[in-house]
Amino acid sequence: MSPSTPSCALLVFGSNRVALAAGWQCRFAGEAASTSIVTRPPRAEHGGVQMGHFDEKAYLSGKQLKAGDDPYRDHAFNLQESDRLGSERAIRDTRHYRCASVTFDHDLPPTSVIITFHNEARSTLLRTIKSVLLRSPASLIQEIILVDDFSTDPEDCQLLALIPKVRCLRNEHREGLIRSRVRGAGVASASILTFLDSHCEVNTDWLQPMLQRVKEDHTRVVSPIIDVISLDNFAYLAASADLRGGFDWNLHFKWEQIPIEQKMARTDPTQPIRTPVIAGGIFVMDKSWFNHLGQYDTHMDIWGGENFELSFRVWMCGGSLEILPCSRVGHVFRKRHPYDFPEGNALTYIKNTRRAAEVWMDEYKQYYYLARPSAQGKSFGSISDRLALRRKLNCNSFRWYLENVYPELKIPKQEPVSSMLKQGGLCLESHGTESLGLGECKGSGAIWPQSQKWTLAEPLIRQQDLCLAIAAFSSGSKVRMEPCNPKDGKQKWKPKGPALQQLVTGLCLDSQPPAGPPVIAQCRPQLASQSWEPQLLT
Ligand code: LR7
Ligand code: MN
Repeated sequence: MSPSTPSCALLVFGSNRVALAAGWQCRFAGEAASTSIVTRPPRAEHGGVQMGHFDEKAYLSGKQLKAGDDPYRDHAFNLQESDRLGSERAIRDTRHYRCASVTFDHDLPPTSVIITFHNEARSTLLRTIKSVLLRSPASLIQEIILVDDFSTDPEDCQLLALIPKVRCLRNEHREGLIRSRVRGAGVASASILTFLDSHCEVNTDWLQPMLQRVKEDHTRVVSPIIDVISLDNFAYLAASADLRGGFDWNLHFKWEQIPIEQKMARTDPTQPIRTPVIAGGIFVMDKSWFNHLGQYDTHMDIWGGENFELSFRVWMCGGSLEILPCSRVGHVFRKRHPYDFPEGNALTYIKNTRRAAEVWMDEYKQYYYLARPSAQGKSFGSISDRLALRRKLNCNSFRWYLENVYPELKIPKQEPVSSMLKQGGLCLESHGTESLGLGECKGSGAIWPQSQKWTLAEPLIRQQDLCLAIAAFSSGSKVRMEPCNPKDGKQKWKPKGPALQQLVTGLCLDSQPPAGPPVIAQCRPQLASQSWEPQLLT
């Protein structure tokens, strides 16, 4: 990812935290198209909403920040600010002005809105629900299904069910958002499903563009442009209309610019934008299509990866994914997860993305493992039911997806292969994290010790996250292991006959007989001490 590419990678590993990567601000930079019209108070717009026996005041005051408490502690956003806002605040209409004149069928189908949550703040959850009721034509909202994913207080959900059209399901165990959504979809009575996160605010006429597209073709899965609600002051900020969903081989979601040719061809700013993947939380999908395609992979836990699995499946099995610029929904983007992961954040993400890669990425999964070496060997459960689903649906290959949907995803240049680097009967091996030497070859068949297993991914020679590097740019310099950095000249190598040549110095890896420690010396590939016979692993 180049530094200038707008992106919104959602998580950073190692810290057990989710973070918006640097550059996420680009999402709303340069957004000049939207008007500055402020939506009138929604009540006036739609004549108010029936709240039934729901007592809003009691609901909100039942849980409030205590004086002196950190307002960010429980939800990773400023709760004090959210509580202060009220449930019906006006927000800016961030659409392109031409969206206001787009027309829709009079007989659009109604939808079931599904919102899963785990310990969501009452004020954000209520604002999500009320924005849906206030900014959607009443006839299009069949129901709002809340799935309480075993939050601490069952009343967070139960009390909301007093609002007409709102239903509440509560999980008896923590299930995670994937199984919770499947449960919600299972009881939905409308023919179209609309998924929302529990801290959103939908904008003017957000729903009609999405229902229209799905009504015209039930295999389309559509999402809005996702505006940003500031986690600090809850300002509603317009996101750029020139972005789509993409990813890197490590299966990190990112926002990226629409390819330039497509951008040039867009004469009408209200047109849909094809997207290789969706962010995951906010989308509309025909219910029978959702069921036909196998809902979700319910062996995925808590959070993460399900958006790739769904996106690959939709495209590869006959559907399409779109972002509709005339539909806008605000979402509170956070820098960390405010909830716990029973199995740990990193392991859960790896399990979920491994399942997506193993089922859908065919031979390209090797690039996922190359980008995320720590995923190797981690358990991910059985995928036989998902492989059977893929066969039954007769889906296209991942190669087809790359060629037809995401040709911009660059395939790493060199096919990476793992091998031994053998010299006579000895093998190049790493000692601890830094030094190197030659040792007796310890492998047999496909089983080799990690210390003797090398991946030749030009220009790097790597072992997990460490790479072969010279200590200095001069003859006789020692060779050691350093954290991989493909831009570091000290780490660049290429094969030269049986020898391995250091690209910057032009010198070759030499074991200084007998048996190291290895240095770089003038290339003489005919020397036994410079001959590294790669022995491939199967
Ligand atoms: O155990 C859990 N159970 C839940 O019900 C954990 C979470 N949840 C709920 C949670 O309360 C929220 O409503 O699931 C929803 C998503 O969780 P967030 O808000 O913590 O996730 P996110 O906004 O960081 O994550 C994005 O990626 C996720 C990957 O699994 C999901 O697909 C989210 O729905 C998705 N959110 C969006 O796409 C909104 C736009 C953000 C972007 C980009
Ligand atoms: Mn969210």
